[in-house]
Amino acid sequence: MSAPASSHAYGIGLIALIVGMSATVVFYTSFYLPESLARPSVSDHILHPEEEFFLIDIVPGAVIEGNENYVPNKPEVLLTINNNVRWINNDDTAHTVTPDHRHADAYSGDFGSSGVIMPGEEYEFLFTEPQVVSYHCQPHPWMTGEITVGKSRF
Ligand SMILES: [Cu+2]
Repeated sequence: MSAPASSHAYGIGLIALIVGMSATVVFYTSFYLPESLARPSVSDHILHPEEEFFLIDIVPGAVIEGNENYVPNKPEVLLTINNNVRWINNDDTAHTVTPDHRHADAYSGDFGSSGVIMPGEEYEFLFTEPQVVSYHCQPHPWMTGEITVGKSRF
């Protein structure tokens, strides 16, 4: 009676193999592929620039129309040098960093603070490709700024 037992085991083994292969294919097409397509490979020097961050100050009194607000207001940062940008709210009013038009970085995704940046809080964004982004403060649309991300010259 060893023949039926081994053919039974063979059948189970075959089914397990098919299930395993199907699972692999499903995983590859549903999870691995979209993930690898969505996240381009980015140079390590861009992911970890020389400077920990580039600071843009939302200065005290920024809420008042006519005052300085985002300082520096139209800086250029360079990939691999200071492309990780941090906005800090030093005003006593909540502000936002909101792109004028919906804007995304291929690696980091949508640009813009989610909700408001409370006084003393920060918003940080890693730019990984050359781009120019105009932004404003949603509650105070007279507050505007622009950031240019350029390629390092080196
Ligand atoms: Cu504001």
